[in-house]
Amino acid sequence: MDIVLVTPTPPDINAFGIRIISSVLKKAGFSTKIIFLPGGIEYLRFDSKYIYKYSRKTLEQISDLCESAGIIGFSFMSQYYDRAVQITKHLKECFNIPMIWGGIHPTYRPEECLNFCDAVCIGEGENAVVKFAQKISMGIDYTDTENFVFKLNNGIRENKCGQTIQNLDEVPFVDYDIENHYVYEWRSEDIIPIDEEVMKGQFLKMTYFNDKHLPAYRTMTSRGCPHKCTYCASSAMLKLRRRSIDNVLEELKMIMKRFDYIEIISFFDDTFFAAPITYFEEFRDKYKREIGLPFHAQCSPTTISNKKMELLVDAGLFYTEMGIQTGSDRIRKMYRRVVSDKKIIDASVLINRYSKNMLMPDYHVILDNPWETKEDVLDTLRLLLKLSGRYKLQISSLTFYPGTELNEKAKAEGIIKDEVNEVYRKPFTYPKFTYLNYLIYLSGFPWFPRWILRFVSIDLFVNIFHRQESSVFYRLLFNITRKMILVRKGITSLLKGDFGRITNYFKLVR
Ligand code: B12
Repeated sequence: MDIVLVTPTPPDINAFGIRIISSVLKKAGFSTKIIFLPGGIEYLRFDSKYIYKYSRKTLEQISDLCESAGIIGFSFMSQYYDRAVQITKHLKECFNIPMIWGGIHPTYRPEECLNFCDAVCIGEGENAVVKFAQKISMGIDYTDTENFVFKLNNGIRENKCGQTIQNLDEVPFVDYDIENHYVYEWRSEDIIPIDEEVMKGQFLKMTYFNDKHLPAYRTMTSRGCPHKCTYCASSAMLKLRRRSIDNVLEELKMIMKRFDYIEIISFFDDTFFAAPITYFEEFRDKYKREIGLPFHAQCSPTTISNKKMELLVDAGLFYTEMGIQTGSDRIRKMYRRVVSDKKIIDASVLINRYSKNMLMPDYHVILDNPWETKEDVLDTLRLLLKLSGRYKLQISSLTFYPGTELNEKAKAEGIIKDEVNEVYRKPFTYPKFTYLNYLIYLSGFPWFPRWILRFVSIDLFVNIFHRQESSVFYRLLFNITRKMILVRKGITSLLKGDFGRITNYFKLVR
């Protein structure tokens, strides 16, 4: 029996979840097809809603690929809800076979999802999906399958969840067979088969030293996170577990043999730095010897240490990101990120210590928290101005993802009234157009003089210019600044002869 797996993804198609589901199904004797539908927030215009519609032609090409399917599976995050609904509705018109949804969004909103699909897989799906597929192929009742929720004539049936996987080394590697893998090419709106040449273009292009954009392979060495942040959907569900280093390296060697043009590894663990020093000692020795590629990984102010940095930089760490989120103590408590300003500043000092061997780090901040006062936002700006070294910022507008504590709180207080429009479709990378948000945005440009930002963030100016709500003026300023930055980047790339960066940009923006 053929099982077709469909996944809307951000621009790259690493999509660990669906590739692992495909691997376990193949191991159990089923044949699978994967349809990747890349296209992330890069398509967004300022303050537009994140509604993306596939053309009739694309939908028909997807249904053509599902002709031989016995089951169709979907995997997606909340941002891709509309796309999953649109495709599933179309497929339902064509076929009468079980359509199952899994992944982070369906896990937290099974009942809503059952308005469109036949079954929802909650949490880790490796064991559950195999049992489900076996029952379907044997023609026996499948509505008792663990981890699955069904909509039956007499109501919803929610089965209990089986144990989460304790030994991650038992999970087969992600499916990179390519054969029977398809990808959406958004310019032509065609679904094309992935061959070696197409695959080459699908890997994430990451900046390495000298501004070169090189193909990167993403993977995860763990599941779960030591932090339990109230805005994060992964914290609620996952206990931290780690793969053995040998298992991780075996995967990387398999990938490097298969795709010998990979030049960067990106560890996309929630918090890679959470592992103990002994893990990194072993990692450094083996990674250097057996892989030797430069790599990226995320840290946090409470998990970083000089020893870890020393080991990881020696192993090849060339770029890190760190969640700062806010400079307000009060809001940190609300986010359950118990850390002091000092600890965050010390972390930036540590990262800066290795700046000779590394790219400029990215720090993450969250804006637009409805419970924040002007003073809280000012605290964030002032903290950013105290950090050591040069850095860039990744700014998110606080989004109340399903399953998070803040989602519950926002609903209870009437802050979210329409979850589909206010959460799933929220353009989270565009904060409100306010005075303080604009200053925070500017602080993410290392070349922008800090003294100007310090001067314009004195109480007098903030009291005169800052309003809680967006204004047309700051919207214009944000827009003009963004355009200027783009032009600056374009000119720098031209001067360096890096035409790839420019064509990549035009590939992403229509
Ligand atoms: C890797 C990752 C990414 C990667 C790639 C994601 C991808 N789909 O390819 C990148 C960096 C691109 C990414 C981006 C974003 N991410 Co992200 N990301 C993660 C992360 C750290 C791991 C996800 C993962 O692959 N886990 C490992 C796999 C094995 O687990 P899994 O996907 O859950 O799959 C398992 C089960 O869900 C199930 N399953 C999954 N699919 C299916 C399908 C079927 C049919 C079945 C039966 C079962 C099943 O079985 C799988 C194996 O057990 C999670 C946090 C986390 N720990 O979950 C956040 C997370 C998924 N991301 C999140 C978000 C919000 C984003 C962004 C939208 C925004 C942001 N600020 O980061 C951006 C998107 C940007 C864009 N351009 O559009 C949120 C999603 C919340 C939500 N409700 O949607 C999460 C949970 C983190 C958080 N902040 O809460 N992300």
